[in-house]
Amino acid sequence: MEFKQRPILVGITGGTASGKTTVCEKIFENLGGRKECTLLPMDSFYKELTDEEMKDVGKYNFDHPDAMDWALIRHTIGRLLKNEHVTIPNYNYATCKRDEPSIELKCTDIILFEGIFALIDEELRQMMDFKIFVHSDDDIRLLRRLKRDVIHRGRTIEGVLKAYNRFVKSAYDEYIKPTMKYSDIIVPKGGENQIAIAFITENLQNKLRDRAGVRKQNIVYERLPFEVV
Ligand code: UZR
Ligand code: MG
Repeated sequence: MEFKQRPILVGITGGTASGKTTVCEKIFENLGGRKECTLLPMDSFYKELTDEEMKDVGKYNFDHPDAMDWALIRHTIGRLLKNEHVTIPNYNYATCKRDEPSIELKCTDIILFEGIFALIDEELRQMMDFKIFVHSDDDIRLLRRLKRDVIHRGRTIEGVLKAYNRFVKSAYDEYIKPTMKYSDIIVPKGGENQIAIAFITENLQNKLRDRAGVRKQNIVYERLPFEVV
C-alpha cells in the first residue's frame, strides 16, 4: 500500500474584511488550484439559526466563537488530515441555514483553513503547520465590509453599521486580535500584498518539495557570497 503523508494545514485569520479570503485565493491560484490545494472557509461552519433566532436576526451575534459549529470543524479537519475527502455545509447568508446539496471537498496536500476564529482553538492550532494573520487597518476593513455586505449580501448601510458597533468591533479586540500572537507571519495590507503572498506560496512549495524529498539540503557556499570582515 502506498504511504501518503498527511496534508499541510495552514490557518489564516484576521479581522472581518481584512483580505483573508483574497490572500487564500491568491495562494490557491499560485499553487496551481484544486489539484494541490483545498480551500476550507470557516464561514461554511456557521451554525444554522432557529426560526426564533431568525425573527430578530439583528440581535444574533455572529461574531462570537459560539456561532461556529466547532464539532463539525474538528471532525472535518480531522478527516482531511487523514487524507479523506469531506463534505462541508453550503451556508446561506440570507437564510442563515445550510442549503442542499452540501459542498464536496477533495483532500489535497495543502489545506487552507480561513476565518475570523481560525487560530482561536488550541487543539486546532497544534495541528497547523503554518499560521498566518492578515492585517488591514480598521477603517479600511469597515469600508470594505460595508461595500461587501451592501452589494453582495443584501444588507442596508444602517444594518451593517449597527452590527459593526454592536458586535464586530468588540469581537476583533476581544477574540481575533489576541490570536495574532499565535501566528508565524503577519501580512499587512491584506490581499494587495503580492510580496507576502509570493513568500507564503514559496514556503508552501518548499514544504511540499521537502516532503517529496527532492529539495536540496542546505546550500553550502564554497565561497561566501559576501566578504567577511
Ligand atoms: P469574514 N456573517 C454575517 O453577516 N451573516 C451570517 O449569516 C454569518 C456571518 C458575518 C459575521 C462576521 N458577522 O463578522 C463575518 N456579522 O461574517 C465573518 N454580523 O466573515 O471573515 O469574511 O468577514
Ligand atoms: Mg472572507
